[in-house]
Amino acid sequence: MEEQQPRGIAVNQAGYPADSRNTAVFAAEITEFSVVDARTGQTVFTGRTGGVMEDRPSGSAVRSGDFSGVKTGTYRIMDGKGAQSADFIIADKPYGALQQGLLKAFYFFRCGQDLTAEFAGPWEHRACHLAEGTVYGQPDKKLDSCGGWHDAGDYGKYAGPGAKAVADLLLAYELYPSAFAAPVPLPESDGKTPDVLLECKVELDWLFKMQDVESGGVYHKLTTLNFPGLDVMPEEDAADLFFSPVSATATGDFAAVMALASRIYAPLDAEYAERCLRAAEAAWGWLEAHPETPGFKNPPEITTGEYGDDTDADERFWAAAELYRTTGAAAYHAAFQRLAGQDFPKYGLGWADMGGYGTLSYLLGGEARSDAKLYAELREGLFAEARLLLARTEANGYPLSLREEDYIWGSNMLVLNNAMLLLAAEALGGDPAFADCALDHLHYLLGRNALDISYVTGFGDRPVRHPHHRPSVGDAVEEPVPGMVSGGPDRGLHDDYVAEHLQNKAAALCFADHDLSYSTNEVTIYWNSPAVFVTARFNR
Ligand code: G3I
Ligand code: 9MR
Ligand code: ZN
Repeated sequence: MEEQQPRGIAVNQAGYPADSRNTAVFAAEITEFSVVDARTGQTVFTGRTGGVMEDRPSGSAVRSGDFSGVKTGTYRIMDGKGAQSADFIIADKPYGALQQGLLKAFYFFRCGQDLTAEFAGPWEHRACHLAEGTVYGQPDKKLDSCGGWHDAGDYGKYAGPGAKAVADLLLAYELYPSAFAAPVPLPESDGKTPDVLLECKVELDWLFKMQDVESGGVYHKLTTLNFPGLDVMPEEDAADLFFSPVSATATGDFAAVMALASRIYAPLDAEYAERCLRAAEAAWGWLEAHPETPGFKNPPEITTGEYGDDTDADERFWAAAELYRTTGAAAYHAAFQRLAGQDFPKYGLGWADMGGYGTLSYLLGGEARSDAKLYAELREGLFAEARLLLARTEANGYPLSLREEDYIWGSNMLVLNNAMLLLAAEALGGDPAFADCALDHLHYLLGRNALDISYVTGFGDRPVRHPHHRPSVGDAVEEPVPGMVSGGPDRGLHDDYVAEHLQNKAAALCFADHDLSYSTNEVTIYWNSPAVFVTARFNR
């Protein structure tokens, strides 16, 4: 791993919108700075940095410098004594290419079809995982398992995480449709259907295969028994595939995302919408028939990702909310009201805490169709959550809502989920400052952080280059597959590589751009999906 020292001036390497409050974060010794046109070398702005702030998560002292008002162009920031930031743009809509790249990543995650040079460029590869899968414990029961997206750096396909990813993309489209006007493009692009819906259909079509036709229950996951080696390309991963047993969490997530999809696809494809709704209702039927279900545990021979979760009340809550919003049926409303009385987080956005999706669905469904008291409670709770995130953001030197203890495996999902929650609060009539705070989270992801790194492959001048992503390791291409969000710092040091190299680092520095570090530098569909949501807000 080539070690790159932070440059002392951290910016969003993907750029800033022209009309927002734009700041960079400086090392504490820098008191004055200039913004320089990167092409002409001319200084267009000079400023002084603010007071010194301790940034607890990174254990560093920093200052903030405001350069709002600088017009569109390409710039760098300098302190006159040798420190120099990345070059960055200021534009009306700077994140168009980023959003397309983040969405295109889902195409690269596709399973079961050739990724052709026309769409995949040098990252082309042949179709993978075409075989039938065996239902665990029933050696004679073999089912079509083909399609969908790989979960992550591994090739497993997991129903719950897949549902979260689809939900984020569909919600992004529902809230910010104008951000999805341009084609990615994808092989299916037809100039009519927004590409985001074509891409989600890839995963939804696979999710149908995860539902047991008899009971309506949904298999938790479809994987090989063990993870393949790190350099194995998907089409070379020929080990047998197994459907793990049905779980309540997978079934709840499935019911919810299918009900959501039914609503979104209805104006474009009534037949598909009907099929989604029927699948959602069958899954709901399974949930009703199985009120008490233990959390999923990997069967003894299976060592791939577990995605264990003991609480299924939040998945049921989300399912009831979406089924109510889509059908208007009183029974789902009653179930939602009953589940709302149970004790689980109402503002989590997964992969395990799905309560936030239920809350959002209910609130976006409108006050008129709601129980007024519950509606007000959930809305006020959402605003309180957003205010808390805002206060935490203001307390950090690198503006971000994560505290030291929030730097867990996949901390960048928290970064982006928190931004989503702030934007949901904005959409429901909350303080406009919530949106500015969400943008701070995007700035962190793209380089305004203590490591001066962009956590999105292929974007920014110092992007992650060695993700724990099997195709990126196993292909002959030097650059990793682009548009993928890395997990980010995890102070738990959960893999051997970081345990050896990163002892005693501050939380926000517990990250290694090394392909062996699966606990800090893997990529997943459900870390990309909230990133699409957040960028879409700023591209609408
Ligand atoms: O929630 C607790 C928190 O309360 C506690 O303070 C903190 C301390 O470490 O831990 C938090 O739990 C963590 C949990 O993620 C939070 O989501 C666990 O420590 C951590 O081990 C767990 O990591 C998960 C990891 O699998 C291991 O199970 C990641 O979330 C999850 O994204 C990841 O998923 C893997 C799949 O299994 C396989 N495919 C790749 C994928 C990404 O790495
Ligand atoms: O590659 C695997 C990654 O996708 C998972 O997130 C991670 C945790 O379950 O495990 C990785 O596989 C590693 C395994 O757990 C331990 N031996 C090394 C494997 C990576 O090559
Ligand atoms: Zn595959």
